[in-house]
Amino acid sequence: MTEISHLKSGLLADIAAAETADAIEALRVGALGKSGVVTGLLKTLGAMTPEERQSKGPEIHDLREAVTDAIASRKAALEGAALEARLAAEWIDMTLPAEAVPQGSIHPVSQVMDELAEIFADLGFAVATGPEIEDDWHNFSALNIPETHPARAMHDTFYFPDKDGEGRDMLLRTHTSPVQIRTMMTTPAPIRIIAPGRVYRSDSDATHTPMFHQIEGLVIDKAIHMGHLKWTLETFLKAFFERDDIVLRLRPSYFPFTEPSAEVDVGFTWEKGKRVIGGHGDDDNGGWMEVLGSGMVHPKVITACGLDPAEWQGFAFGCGIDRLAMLKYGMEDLRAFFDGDLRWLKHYGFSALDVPTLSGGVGA
Ligand code: 2U9
Repeated sequence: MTEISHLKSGLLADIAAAETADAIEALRVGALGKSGVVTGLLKTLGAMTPEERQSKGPEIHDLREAVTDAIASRKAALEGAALEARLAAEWIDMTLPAEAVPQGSIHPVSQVMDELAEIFADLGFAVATGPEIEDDWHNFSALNIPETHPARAMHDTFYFPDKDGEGRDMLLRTHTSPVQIRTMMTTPAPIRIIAPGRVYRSDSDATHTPMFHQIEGLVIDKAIHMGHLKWTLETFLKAFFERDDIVLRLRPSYFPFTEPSAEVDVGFTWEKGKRVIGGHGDDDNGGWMEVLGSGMVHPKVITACGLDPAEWQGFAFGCGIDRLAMLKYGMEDLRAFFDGDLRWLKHYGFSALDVPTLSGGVGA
């Protein structure tokens, strides 16, 4: 047996016996790393005579190839075994009958939607729903969003390839506003509704998912003004965060469907390195966080729905439900909401019997 074939059988035996990724890596470095034994042999080729190189070269190259292949396949085998073990440990037999004791939990988004419905019901708002597949008139035109508005670009909106019977583009709704448009066109004023539900935008990172949940509110009545809007939002946020020291800051903004428009910040306080909603944002230990968009419904939107803006006015607001849930229950990454990971759901989920009520505290 040559020295090289001896070395080869030793290395291959060590690789086959390696039980961990770290052990494999140590063997790789020892053989193929910068100062590895195989690398050292390869370096000797340069100093050999052509005859020597012809006789030794193939054996050394064969050694390198055999060691490289053995490491790759042992690594793959170890990774495969680790995955198998994990899958076996987390395996669930969906065909088994349900256990007598309920194991499921209410998803935080469902919990927050229930909390919101409860809070707004107390203020006299009904829950309205509508289709998630919309046409561009209800999703955009009726809301004073012209053809040239960036929100209409393919970048944000998921369009369907075919138009509807009336030649309108079909799309996945980008907000729940079309629900309010449909309600205004079918229900006589005055109107007080919230529209919670799924919305879709072509966007994805730690704070954006292509599908997310929104709640919007709409009030249409006579002599409605910004004071009603501010009181409603303050009352809602106090009930939602279950604190009386909620301070709002309205900043002028722009939305095509409201005029004037305001973004609503809520004061937070730093507690143990975390932002906790409550307190005045301008305090030494505080700051402001944007939670809502809002405004007085644009007269063009009221007209588009067949009402006379001289007679009827209103306010509207909108915010992300997922974001509200993250703020209230302290989740960090939005993507976890939609992973379906049972460990996350168990950790953050709510008991099916824990129905939010105002008397019991909506998040209790
Ligand atoms: C009608 C008239 C007006 C709904 C409104 C906002 C302001 C708003 C965003 C907040 C964060 C959506 O989830 S988000 O990306 N929404 O800022 N929405 S006013 O206005 C309407 C809706 C319907 C008929």
